[in-house]
Order: sequence, then C-alpha cells, then structure tokens
Amino acid sequence: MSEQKKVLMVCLGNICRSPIAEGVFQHLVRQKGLESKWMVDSAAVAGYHIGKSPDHRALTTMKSNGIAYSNKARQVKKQDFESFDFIFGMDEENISDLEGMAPANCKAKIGLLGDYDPQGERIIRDPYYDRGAEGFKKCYQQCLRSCTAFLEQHS
Ligand code: WE7
Repeated sequence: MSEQKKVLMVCLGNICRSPIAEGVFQHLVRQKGLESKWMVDSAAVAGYHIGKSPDHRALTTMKSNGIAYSNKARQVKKQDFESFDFIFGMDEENISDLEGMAPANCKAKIGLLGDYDPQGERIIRDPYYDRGAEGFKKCYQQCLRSCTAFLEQHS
C-alpha cells in the first residue's frame, strides 16, 4: 500500500460511538507506526450536535484507556463519499442513512464496523440514553476488536 487510506467512522450524532471508534483507530495506528498508511476521522448522520465535544462518558472511557480526544462533532458531507476509502456505520440505521446520502460517484466502501468483530457482534448499540457508562465501555471493547481486525486484514 503506497497511498494513505482514509477511514470515516459514522454514528447518529458523532458524540458517542463514532468518536470512540475514531479514537481507538487512531490509537492503534500510532501504536503500530502506521501513520503514513492510515488516516481516520468521524462524523454524524444528523446535524444535532455540530461543533460539540463527545459525551463526557465517551471521553472518560477513552481517557481511561490512554486515548486523548479533542475533535468536535461534524456532519457527513457529500465530499466524504469521494474522499474516504471506507465509511463505517455503527448500526443498520447508520448504513441505510449513509446509503441514502451517497452520491453516484461514491468511492467509499460503506459498511458496518462490527462486521470485522472476531466475536461476531455486528451492531454497536447506541449508549446515549443509558444511565451510566457501561454501554460506552462495551462500545470501546467492540471498536477495539473490530479496528484491530480491520487493520490486520488490511496490512
Ligand atoms: C441521540 C442519540 C445519540 C438518540 N446521540 N442524540 Cl434526540 C436526537 C434527535 C436527532 C438526532 C440526535 Cl443526534 C439526537 C440526540 C445524540 N447517540 N441517540 N438520540 C436516539 C436513540 C434512540 C431513539 C431515538 C433517538 C433520537
């Protein structure tokens, strides 16, 4: 692989699951010294939380796993479908929303991040309305498994 490949992590609001997926992916890329081969970003299907930092539970979960995260929420734009190689949704609704937004000249492969989970947990459940942080910890573990497997498959 000579060129840098681009991965976009997407969820509903870009404040819970996709920032964790982005943070985990970036962390693995640094650990493996693959910065010249991979770049990662994240975005929302909905415009609800544009400009905001992730949910504090997502930030806490990342921080306790050694991941510093400072990006702010943005919405998916048409150009993302041309500039990214892979666009990953967290659940089936994300996928159908993304497919509905994709232009005819879509370069990106759109799919579920969880399709790479060696434990076969394909859906990364939305933890937004949960009372505590358990759903965020589970999301972190799912993202870690899938991002690790994805990078192994594509190296
Ligand atoms: C969420 C959300 C999540 C749900 N992050 N929000 Cl209240 C709303 C309405 C439209 C877009 C967004 Cl983003 C939000 C706030 C932020 N992860 N998950 N809402 C959600 C979960 C289950 C059923 C319905 C909704 C809107």
